[in-house]
Amino acid sequence: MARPQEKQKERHCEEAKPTKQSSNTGTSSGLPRSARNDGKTNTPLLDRVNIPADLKSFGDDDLKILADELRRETIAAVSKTGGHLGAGLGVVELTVAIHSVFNTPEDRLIWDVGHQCYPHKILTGRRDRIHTLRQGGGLSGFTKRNESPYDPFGAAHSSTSISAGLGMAVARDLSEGDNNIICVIGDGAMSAGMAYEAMNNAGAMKSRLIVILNDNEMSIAPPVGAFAGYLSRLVSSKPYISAREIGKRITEYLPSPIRFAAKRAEESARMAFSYKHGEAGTLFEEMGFYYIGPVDGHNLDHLLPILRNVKAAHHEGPVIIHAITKKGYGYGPAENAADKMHGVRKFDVITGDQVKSTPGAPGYTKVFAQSLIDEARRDEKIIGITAAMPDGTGMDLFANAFPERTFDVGIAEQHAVTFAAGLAAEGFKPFCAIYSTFLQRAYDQVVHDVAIQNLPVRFAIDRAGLVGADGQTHAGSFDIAYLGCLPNFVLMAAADEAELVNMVATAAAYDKGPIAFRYPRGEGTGVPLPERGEILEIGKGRIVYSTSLSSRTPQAEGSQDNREISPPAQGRGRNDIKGDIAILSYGARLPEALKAAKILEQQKRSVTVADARFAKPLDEDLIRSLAQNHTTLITIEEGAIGGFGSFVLEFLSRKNLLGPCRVKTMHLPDIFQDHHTPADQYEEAELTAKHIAAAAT
Ligand SMILES: Cc1ncc(C[n+]2csc(CCOP(=O)(O)OP(=O)(O)O)c2C)c(N)n1
Repeated sequence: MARPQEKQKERHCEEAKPTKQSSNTGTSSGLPRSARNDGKTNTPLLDRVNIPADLKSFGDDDLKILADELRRETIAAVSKTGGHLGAGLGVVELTVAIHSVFNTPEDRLIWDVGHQCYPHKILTGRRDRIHTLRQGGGLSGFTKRNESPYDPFGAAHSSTSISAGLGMAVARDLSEGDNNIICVIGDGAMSAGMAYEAMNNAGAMKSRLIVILNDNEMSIAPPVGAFAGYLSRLVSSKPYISAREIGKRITEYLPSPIRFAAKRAEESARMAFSYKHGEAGTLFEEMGFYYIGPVDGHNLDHLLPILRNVKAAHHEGPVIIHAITKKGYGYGPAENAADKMHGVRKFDVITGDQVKSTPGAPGYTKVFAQSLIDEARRDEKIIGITAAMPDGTGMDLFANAFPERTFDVGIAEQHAVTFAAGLAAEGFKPFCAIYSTFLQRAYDQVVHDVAIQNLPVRFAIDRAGLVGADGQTHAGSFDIAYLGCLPNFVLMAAADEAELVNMVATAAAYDKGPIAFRYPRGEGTGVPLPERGEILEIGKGRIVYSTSLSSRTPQAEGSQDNREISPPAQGRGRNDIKGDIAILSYGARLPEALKAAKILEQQKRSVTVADARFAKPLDEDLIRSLAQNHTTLITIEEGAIGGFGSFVLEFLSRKNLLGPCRVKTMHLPDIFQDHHTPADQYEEAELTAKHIAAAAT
């Protein structure tokens, strides 16, 4: 990618690296003890912990053993459920230290993103349900307010913790409370605008706030950007504060909170802890934070006294503790994996080998990446942009082919969109590949910087619709509604992976304004892929199936019909097609619509199935003819209320077509749906073939 990654090289200097000796677990790069014997966890100390208050009776040495047990428990749990692993392993010691020193839940502990919170869940009364992580009806994979009082703020989208924490700190001050607020934020999450906005605000205030920067020199992929380089230089130019030094200086300068509060002691303490005393401060100090670090985030001998003193000090204003950790720490397979086993399927604890998925149709993400590469070979103006999700969006593949034309901007969706707008303003063809859920963060940029100026930014909206185990926070539910109301936009949804190829080609060719195409998570339907994408006519859908055009004879009631539905009747007098039921699908519910047609035909109903392709502009001729030539028109989409179905209804009402034809809109239910498998979620959402057929009756 275009951004040089100096960080990796710099960060690997010996001084900055957590050393094996500093490990509390004795498992720093090998397999965890459990994996060395029978794979069962032997956890005598952890067995004594139901809630964090139970840790108060533990000595420091016990806490070290507890951390070891907690790590093994986390590995054992995730090996059975899949989920986020590397991030949680990297914060085991931090989790133990925070919960043993502070008094949660009165003291508020906010995990940024929340994907690292499994060890926290185990210590906060949820150990008995940890095997249900991310399963239907089970624990969420993120922090969630209604799951536990120990989760004071829900998360899953990054970089919200400092803002939320500052809000809680101010609420405490206004109500004359005395509790602590602790935010744990990763170096990756620090690349987002929100984190800076919050620091800018917090640094100018007197509210007591503790921020722990969990710096593991990783985002999902290696982090990018100048701030990552800054942290590298900060860490590599100074060794960790040593245990001896902490002890010496704490006794010397911080005998009591009272003295610590005194001005001179505060200055001294600052000198004891701060990385660059007497010189220009760190960026954090310049922004009004009291900086402590860098500290080895896996060493409880270092973490515990620092946290105890920060708690006792009652320091006015925000404090930042810069902890250096290793993602995947203490589990060899994770430490050695390129992605540090960030997100995993079920795996074998001994080997770290993940359960292989059965090879099926190519995934949408890959099809998108490959199509974009093909287009970019023919068009040198095409640019690929990702916001810290190179692997998830397929931009890593694009980067392999076109490193100079690929930009990973960090967890910075807002910037990604306006950056794309700038490129488009200069005649380039930026493809902004962002998950539906994360594009929400960049809404004003989409409106103000792209749509109003009618700039031809291409939005590749991955993970559209329900996404399964990541649940509510990651569902791609709203993009049809939130983009569909914007003038100038063209909106497309791919019914299958071949259509996605066509839509990439269409977006590459379309230069009149912003254009977006959405596609779901996971594998395609297995249809053959075209050699080259067809440029679709803007605002035109297609009839995919019609009983009246099918060569089939109506079947006897109850007979089995195993014949395939006839191939698309594209372009053949599509406005004359008549029948009982018309199903107009927008996006990847099309196969369900076709199955529903089969069910309905068994009930002797004639059915027309159309693929709208476009939600904006609507194919008005198609909709008019479906409404006029059928008794029932059903729209279906993988999106929230207010989307495609609403647009169709608006059109029909505007044109006085809402008369003889009954119209039913099928969309996601008006709730935030919990995690489950995508298939189960769609069942719960009542958007499967049988539900479509039922809607027709
Ligand atoms: C707004 C937003 N964009 C993208 C993501 C996807 N995402 C989840 S975790 C992550 C990396 C976070 O890195 P860091 O904060 O360093 O935590 P680590 O996983 O390294 O512990 C990203 C990009 C997200 N959660 N939120």
